[in-house]
Amino acid sequence: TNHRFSQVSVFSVPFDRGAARRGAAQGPEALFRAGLARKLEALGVQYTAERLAPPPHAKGTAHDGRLKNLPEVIAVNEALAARVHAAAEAGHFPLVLGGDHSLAIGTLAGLTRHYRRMGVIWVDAHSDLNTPDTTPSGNIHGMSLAVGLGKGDARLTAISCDGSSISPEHVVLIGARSLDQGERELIRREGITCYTMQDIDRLGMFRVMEEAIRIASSGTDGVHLSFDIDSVDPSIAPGTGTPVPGGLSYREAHLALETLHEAGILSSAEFVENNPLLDSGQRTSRLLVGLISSLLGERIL
Ligand code: HAR
Ligand code: MN
Ligand code: MN
Ligand code: MN
Repeated sequence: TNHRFSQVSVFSVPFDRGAARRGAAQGPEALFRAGLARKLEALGVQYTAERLAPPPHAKGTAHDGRLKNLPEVIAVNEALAARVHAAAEAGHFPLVLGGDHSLAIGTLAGLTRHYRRMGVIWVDAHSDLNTPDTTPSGNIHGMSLAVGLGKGDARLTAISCDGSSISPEHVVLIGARSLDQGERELIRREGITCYTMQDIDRLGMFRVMEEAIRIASSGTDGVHLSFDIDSVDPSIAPGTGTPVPGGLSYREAHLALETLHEAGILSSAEFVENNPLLDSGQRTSRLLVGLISSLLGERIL
């Protein structure tokens, strides 16, 4: 996906306590069962694969309903940040497989320890811009982009302590169709670019991607793709915890990743919220293997 990386470092993260529903922890192994390794080999991608240990279950800690499972979320993201930073440092392309979207906290923290100015392309039905003050659920996967921007609970923003936070002008949301009021206000206040499903309907995915690539890559030294599978329409990606109707079509999703491959701007990526317990057979996992292949250079002709 980018010529300057000698290899891909795949990190499987079996973690779902940032979400309300269990099952995304089994997402990474479902991708390997659906043929991810074979696909990477067929594409000639040089890669290493590592599975992070699930964090120990924190017992006896006071439960905070606005930050559910906070100790586990901190533990897994600290470990992930260290691994992602080491991979970036070695000149590799980190590819994180989740797991729920709270993992973006650790991915972004690791990346901002290495890159000084990060662009972020966030493909999601949601914007994950809640803070403990605005969250309707207390689920931390709905807060991870806010944390990446330095907003929210100090114990989460501290994970990127020795790194910089990300500037809103280099963040692009794509596929949004379920935003909370506090998130809408934050998007407007911070000037974050948001291509909603309505924008994609009107402009077409190719135009949207051209704009997103320009915004995320101009004046930055690294660009991360955070891809939440609930961006895709639930009729073709049913295996996810918070499905929202009216999502990306099969071709829109592939085109987004094909365009990113061709642009060669990305320095890392993550694919999250794949929940095999909610899938119909291997439908969503197979779709994801195809999407990852498009990102890594599979072509039609
Ligand atoms: N915005 C809602 C909340 O904060 C729902 C978040 C849904 N979860 C995700 N994130 N899959 O993209 O709880
Ligand atoms: Mn998300
Ligand atoms: Mn570094
Ligand atoms: Mn989502």
